[in-house]
Amino acid sequence: MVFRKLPGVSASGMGLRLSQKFVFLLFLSGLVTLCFGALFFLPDSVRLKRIFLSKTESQPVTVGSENDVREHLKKGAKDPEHLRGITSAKGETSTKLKALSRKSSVTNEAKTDKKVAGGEALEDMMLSRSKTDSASKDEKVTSSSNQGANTDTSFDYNKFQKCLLKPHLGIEHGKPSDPQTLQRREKVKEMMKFAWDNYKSFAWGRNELRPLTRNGHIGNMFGGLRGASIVDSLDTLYIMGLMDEYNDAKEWVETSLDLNSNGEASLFEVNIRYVGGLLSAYYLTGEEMFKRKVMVLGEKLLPAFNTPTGIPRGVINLGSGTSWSWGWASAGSSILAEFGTLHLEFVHLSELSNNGIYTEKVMNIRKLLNKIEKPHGLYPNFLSPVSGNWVQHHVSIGGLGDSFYEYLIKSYLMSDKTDEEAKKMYYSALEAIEANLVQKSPGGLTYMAEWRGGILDHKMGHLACFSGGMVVIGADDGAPEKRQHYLDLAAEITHTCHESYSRSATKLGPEAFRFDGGAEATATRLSDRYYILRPEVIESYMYMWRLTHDPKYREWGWEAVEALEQHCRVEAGFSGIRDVYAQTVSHDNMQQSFFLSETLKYLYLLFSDDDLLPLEDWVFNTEAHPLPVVRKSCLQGEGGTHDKTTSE
Ligand code: DMJ
Repeated sequence: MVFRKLPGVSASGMGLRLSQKFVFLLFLSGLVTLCFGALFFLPDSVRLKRIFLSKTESQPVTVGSENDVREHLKKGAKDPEHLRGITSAKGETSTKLKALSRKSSVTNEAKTDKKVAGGEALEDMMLSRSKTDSASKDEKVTSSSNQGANTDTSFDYNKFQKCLLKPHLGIEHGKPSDPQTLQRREKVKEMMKFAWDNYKSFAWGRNELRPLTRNGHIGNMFGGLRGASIVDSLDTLYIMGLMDEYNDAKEWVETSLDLNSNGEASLFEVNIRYVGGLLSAYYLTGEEMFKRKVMVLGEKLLPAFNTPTGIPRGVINLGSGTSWSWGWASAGSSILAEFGTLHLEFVHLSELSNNGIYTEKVMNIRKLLNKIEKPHGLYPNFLSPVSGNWVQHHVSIGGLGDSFYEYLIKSYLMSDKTDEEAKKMYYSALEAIEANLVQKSPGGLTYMAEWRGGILDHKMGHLACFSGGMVVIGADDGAPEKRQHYLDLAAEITHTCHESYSRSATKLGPEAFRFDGGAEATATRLSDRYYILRPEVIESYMYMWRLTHDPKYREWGWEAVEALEQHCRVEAGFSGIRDVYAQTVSHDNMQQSFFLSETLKYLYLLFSDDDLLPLEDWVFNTEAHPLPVVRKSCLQGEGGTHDKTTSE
């Protein structure tokens, strides 16, 4: 025995010396600890784990969005440095994380895909069983919800329509008179049809299409909800007049969107895609079914707010209502762009149900944020839902922070410019951003850097490129002497984001670009070079076009269409690419649902007349789902502002 060979140690009892026994015991206890620790890494479904580890409110969750948090954990989630740039902004998890997670998710997804392929019939059976069950189950939830959050659903749709200033589809569905623009718009519509048809053929009912392998992707972002691409596409199909496709989508939502799922979902993602998508489908079409569905779903999100401060945690189990913070978020914190991107949808849930609870929940978040001390007037990205204090001083207009700022100005606009508090918070935040983050590069490009406790990181994420659009939609309502300044700032940021596209080989922009070490709007790290069909740069072109009518924005939009066609279109759909600087592209095999809801919708609007979804009446949520301006006095009174020149 190896212990016996240790020199200078006297033997005792059972042939082992005292120190040998000690070493042996130490080894044994280490082994036991290791085995127990390993339980934490088992999947939730393993029985042993369920016996030993019951879920508690504080158990950190390691489910992730497409950005899969597991990779994060592997890389050392405790290291705040590692968190930099991980969670993609607008609340969506991870930019870098997406890239990092790809490897592991390829393996996992390969497995899932195999399962899907092999078990296609089984899954279809399950889908069709839920198809028969789901409608009636939803009704049950609705009736139980009548005793809960959703008390009155007698929203007057006709009156709502009368309170709009203009017909929502314009005089002629926004058809542009100029033949070249019309031709470009037709091209975008063809892209949508192509993306949709392929999704329908190969991934129907799943969340996204994987266009290279021609199958569906489910992922773990939506807590078992399916059909993300369908719900995200409803309004795009409708405004493009793709009515057969819209009707297929509607029928699927009615018969097969099962809201009785029991998985762990990102509160943010479910809110912006499903709640936002169903709300806008209802407001555009008046189909009661969409309203019923969204009210059921809305109620399922409420338990996420049951925290000591009312700041929701990032992950919620849609079945049990238990919620957690993301496993990778520092010290169990909630993410600014996630809990700060609920306001628009929740206000509409209250409007439709005539139940103030949803508005109360988001106003409570607002109240806390308004009151809390802000370093240099800035809002850091991590906040504890328990203490209500900031957890780290990382500020970003890109990942982790972005859509919080967007929702401040949009809350003001959506309130028919009555929400003075949102207005004040937005312009003060913008002032702080300008004072601390806005920079000019040696080459004269304006950009928004990130801020880490006073130190600037001279990088801008693709996600931060939405800010050109945000600044321009708020230009008119700030101090009058600042109007031109805001227009200039918006134009400069949009120009910089366009540069990040035009400086690449593919004419598509990287996930993040830098302004240090001699770089000017280019990615310097391999891991930042990918493009996943994101909309933010095109989103800013659309708003800049609407508010300035400078033809260059339509030209830039067209450049993007050509690049998407050349590099992202594959035989069975559109795919992201791994390196925008490579002459020969490598595809990531994913047609993101936001490509259908945002990228193609913003392009279509860019080539349409301004009367298609006029900005006086509609505010787009962060997933580009249009939500109407709430005209309280009109809705509560006799109402009626519509000028009757409708196309409906
Ligand atoms: C979308 O889901 C939304 O725009 C979100 O706010 C951020 N990320 C994606 C698109 O890039």
